[in-house]
Amino acid sequence: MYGNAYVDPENKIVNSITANEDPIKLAEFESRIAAGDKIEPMDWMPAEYKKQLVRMIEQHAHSEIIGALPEGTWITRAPGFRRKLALMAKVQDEIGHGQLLYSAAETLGKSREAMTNDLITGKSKYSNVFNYPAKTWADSAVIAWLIDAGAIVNQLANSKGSYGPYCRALDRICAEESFHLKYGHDNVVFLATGTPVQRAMVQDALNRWWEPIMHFFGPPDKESIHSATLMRWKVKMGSNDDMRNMFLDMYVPKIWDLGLTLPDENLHKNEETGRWEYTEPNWEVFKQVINGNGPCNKERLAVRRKAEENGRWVRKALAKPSEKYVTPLS
Ligand code: BYC
Repeated sequence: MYGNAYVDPENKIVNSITANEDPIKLAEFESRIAAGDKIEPMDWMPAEYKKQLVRMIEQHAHSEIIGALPEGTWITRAPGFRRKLALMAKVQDEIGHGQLLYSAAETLGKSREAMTNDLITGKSKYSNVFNYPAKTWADSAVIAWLIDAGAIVNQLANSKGSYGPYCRALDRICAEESFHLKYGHDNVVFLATGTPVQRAMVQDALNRWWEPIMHFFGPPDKESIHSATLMRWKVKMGSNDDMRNMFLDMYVPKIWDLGLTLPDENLHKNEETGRWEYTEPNWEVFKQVINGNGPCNKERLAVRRKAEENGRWVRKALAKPSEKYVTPLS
């Protein structure tokens, strides 16, 4: 199904990260992975497998929570009651996905408090795409269609991966995301086939979101740090470039069918290789954004920190229901 971008023929990478592991247990673990078994929380696993899973699942959970914010700003301004209801349901779903993923990460021993703390102090990453503003209603349509589409490409593949709790969470998430995608597509089609002003608005949103969407799948394979390990142990089931290519294959024709354009004159499918060719997005911008310097990073974390502060009394009350609490509303 996927390309072969990630191979470690002399086992150099895996030998260096598993040097301290019991070789017999490691061999058993790898033969289970090769056989397509699911690894469960109480099973033996190499320390690096656990560490990589915590990093990736936690980042994914944070992305769902922070990802609810740009679209969330449109709930009060959505055009019409039906769209407002649909957007509200979508945002609630995204928060629910965060909860599922935090639970999956907790099975590996990191507490939810520690994960939240790492998010609000800026130690943990979350997806680059959620550090941009949703300036118009068309931005929320593009997010719901194309970012959810990108997420499904990635998550559907990885739901066939090796770690049971993550795969089961992804199964559930993909089912819900496929509704989001339909909702987003409907919104984009409505605007693209609407008045000249609506059409210009959705074209403008697409122009602004295209580079972040290309970044969404991660750095090019040759620069990816973790892919070799994650693909060997079937946490990632396709490389970053494979996933990006699959997304382009599925969605560029649909975008062009609507008469919309993409801000890359070099974008085309090479029919001989079956791969899409494009101008490399600016990876320096990507690095800046994922390291805290995007247009909205500070604002997003400030909102999350405020929510954490406002909810402190609820957590205390749940832990010690008999005590009296001063709430922000009392
Ligand atoms: N954004 O070695 P690489 C949603 C980092 S939410 C930020 O290739 P890997 C939705 C990477 O972490 C769904 N950082 O990494 C929600 C690493 O840094 P560290 C979001 C990125 O892990 C609400 C460094 O770059 N999806 O759909 O092999 C509303 C080197 O990269 C990004 C997921 O979270 C990025 N885009 O591959 C609407 C999927 N890309 O950790 C929608 C789960 C890379 O060493 N995650 N970095 O400091 C994955 O599949 C993989 O982690 C990635 C990256 C493909 C993203």
